[in-house]
Amino acid sequence: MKVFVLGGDGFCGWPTALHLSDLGHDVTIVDNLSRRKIDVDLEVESLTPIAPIGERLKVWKELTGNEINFVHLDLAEEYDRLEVLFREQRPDAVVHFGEQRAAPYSMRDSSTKRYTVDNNVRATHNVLVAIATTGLDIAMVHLGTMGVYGYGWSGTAPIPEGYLTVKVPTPDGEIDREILHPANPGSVYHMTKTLDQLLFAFYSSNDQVRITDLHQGIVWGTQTSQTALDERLINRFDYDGDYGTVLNRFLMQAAIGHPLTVHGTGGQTRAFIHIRDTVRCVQIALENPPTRGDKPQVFNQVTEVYRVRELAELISKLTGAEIANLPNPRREAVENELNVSREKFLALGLDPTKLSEGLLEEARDIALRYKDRADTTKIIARSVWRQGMETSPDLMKS
Ligand code: NAD
Ligand code: USQ
Repeated sequence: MKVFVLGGDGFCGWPTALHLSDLGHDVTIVDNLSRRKIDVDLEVESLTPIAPIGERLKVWKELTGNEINFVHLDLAEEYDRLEVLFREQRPDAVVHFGEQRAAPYSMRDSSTKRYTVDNNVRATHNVLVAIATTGLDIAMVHLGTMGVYGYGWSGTAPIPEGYLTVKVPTPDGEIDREILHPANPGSVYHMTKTLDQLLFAFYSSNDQVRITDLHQGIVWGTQTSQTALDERLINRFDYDGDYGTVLNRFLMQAAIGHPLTVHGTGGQTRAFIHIRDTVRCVQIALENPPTRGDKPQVFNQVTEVYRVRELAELISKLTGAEIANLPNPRREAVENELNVSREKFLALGLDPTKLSEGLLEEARDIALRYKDRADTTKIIARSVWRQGMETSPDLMKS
């Protein structure tokens, strides 16, 4: 299959591109390298030393004989080039990772809020317009988020895979209707993913674009079997207050002897998935596209559910790290329950990687190996959801 991996230089996109190439697919990465530029602006680097994209691709070819093409293109800004690329290359499928993905970054200030909306909505819309305009039957797999559902809207009821059946009162009695689960985003970033859903609904209905939206939980870990082949293929490991996600941050913090930065009581319950399962899920989604004319197909891409404080306690037990309860910079429920339906991937053969299966140690080893690259001034999350939330204990001053 000819597959374009949009955002294929990023944390999820890079290992996915290698996984698909390893399976024999003809892979092209399309990326504007904006994620690397944001690191420069934030004066922070991935804990792992990531090679330039040209070197990554050269090493992959040397080791496997497989060629991955690279196109430097801004999905949000360069529509005409994107359309020409589709017409000339005629991909069978695109996997769309190419968005600004950090909630704290999206809430930093007016410019990052506007950038996140402009970049993400325009990128997704441009991809859809290019598919519809060329008339090519390109199946689109998009990386969405569990955060579109929000946390707590339906209490403890299981979160369905995308759609909810509701009873609509009419003068002749109630009728059943299937609707998209109500959107309840908790950040500007998450809001862009809810807007993406409306774009998908429209283009699948109007232009019969075949779309799969993967509502993914928080990804943890770093390596897949392909990225582990050579240090120059290593995946990125974000640990900073904007881009680092909670479990990887805790593992890194434990490795350098920093207290684990639990926001508030740590009662927030979230869904998780290991990067090895991310790449498998994308493969499964590509192999099982919807039929032309179907509504967008939604899969919940999660394997486990944990409370933040449970993760902190687990890592503290494993490593002896202290736990610090910091004022929460976000506007989110102090405690929430989370019950997620995830039958579709299991039915299609996903064998989930569990936190208990030794991969915590693997991620911890990576964090230990590169701990000297850590800039401890970048650990505390400083992006606040509302003015006046900055009040902080001593740790916030580090
Ligand atoms: P990332 O920031 O590491 O990668 C995104 C890539 O897209 C980067 O290489 C960036 O340069 C590129 N990009 C961004 N805007 C672009 C544009 N306009 N044109 C071309 N390229 C562009 O993020 P990630 O962690 O790999 O996440 C990938 C996708 O998966 C995102 O859409 C994110 O919302 C989703 N997701 C991630 C997680 C997670 O925990 N990392 C969880 C759920 C969903
Ligand atoms: N948290 C802490 N301490 C930290 C970091 C985070 O307690 O040091 C808490 C946060 O307050 C939040 C939870 O952990 O309650 C998750 O935060 P996160 O930064 O790990 O994840 P989030 O902001 O939700 O975003 C990440 C990815 C995003 C993806 C999302 C999936 O960056 O791209 O969409 O996970 S989900 O959470 O399911 O919406």
